[in-house]
Amino acid sequence: MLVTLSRHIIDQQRKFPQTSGKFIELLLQIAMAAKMVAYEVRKASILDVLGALGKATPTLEDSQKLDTFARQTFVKALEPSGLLCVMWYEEAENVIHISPQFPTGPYVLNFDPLDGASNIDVNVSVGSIFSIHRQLSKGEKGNDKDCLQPGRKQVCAGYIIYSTSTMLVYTAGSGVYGFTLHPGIGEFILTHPEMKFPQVKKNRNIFSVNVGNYPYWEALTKRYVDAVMHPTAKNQKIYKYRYTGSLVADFHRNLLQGGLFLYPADYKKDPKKLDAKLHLLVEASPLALIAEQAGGKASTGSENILDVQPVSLNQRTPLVIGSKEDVEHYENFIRENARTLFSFPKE
Ligand code: P6P
Repeated sequence: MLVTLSRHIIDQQRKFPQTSGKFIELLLQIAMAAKMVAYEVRKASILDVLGALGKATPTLEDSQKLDTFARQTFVKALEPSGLLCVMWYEEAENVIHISPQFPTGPYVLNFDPLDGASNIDVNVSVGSIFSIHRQLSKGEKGNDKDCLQPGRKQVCAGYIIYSTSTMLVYTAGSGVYGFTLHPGIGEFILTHPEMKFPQVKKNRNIFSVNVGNYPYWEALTKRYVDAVMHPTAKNQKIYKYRYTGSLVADFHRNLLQGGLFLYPADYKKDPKKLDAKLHLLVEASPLALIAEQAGGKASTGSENILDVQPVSLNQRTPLVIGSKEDVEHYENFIRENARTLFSFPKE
């Protein structure tokens, strides 16, 4: 029997009648926005292809337009829902308050409308990422503190990947569910119930990192990547290397095939200051909840992402995420090598 997203939501509300899971109704609005973004992304791709053939005049500015289109589409779809008290999206200076003409509700939405948008002009998959919390503040109008909650407090998190097919993947704390958009009927169909990282194979799990950043990494990160890319010890695991530069695409592939995605802090922007690239609220936290619900793990390298208390909206974090065994292998390697690398020679 084809289970549509709407059917699934009804089933989930029946399964958990005691929870006030009204937030799950937000998924329907997110799904509607996703269908509209998917259509525009596909159109932009063909425009870009035509551009490459010199037949149209798309520019990089088009993918930025697409970023804006995606952001406006999600806001228009979700603001009137009557379920939100405040929203925030990546790079916004401040939180977005609900317009006075709409009712408000007890939930908070943080989202990245189009992650990896610059990949559109090379036809690489891109994604949208969302994170839903309960309101903490009193009164109808939410505020920054409502958005700045640790990942473990999320009531729902998920992403949409715009690729050969459009998929919506989410968790509400009771497993991870994947829906594929049926282009013929325009419905998201449940195709991946109870998604889990596959049991870790001895070898050939996937390893994703941008080795172009090697010159800017800390010594410990270099030592770890050297060990992974040039296994010597007999029990050192051999990985298959894949990296697309699009977080949702890299994460989704590793969720299906098993493996590790790494975006460590680096000195790229400033040789004197270690900096991270990925956003805690709208990249690391939502994917961390999905990873944990799928039997995996997400870490800063030393702390579980879900336990990090955000202090600013655009806060960035190092991210190590994927199969639990692979993440813990990284954490153990860094802990053990930190002792030797930074231990001073015995007197
Ligand atoms: P780099 C896209 O801009 C993004 O935020 C993530 O989707 C992706 O994982 C990362 O940046 C890629 O960064 O430095 O490897 O191009």
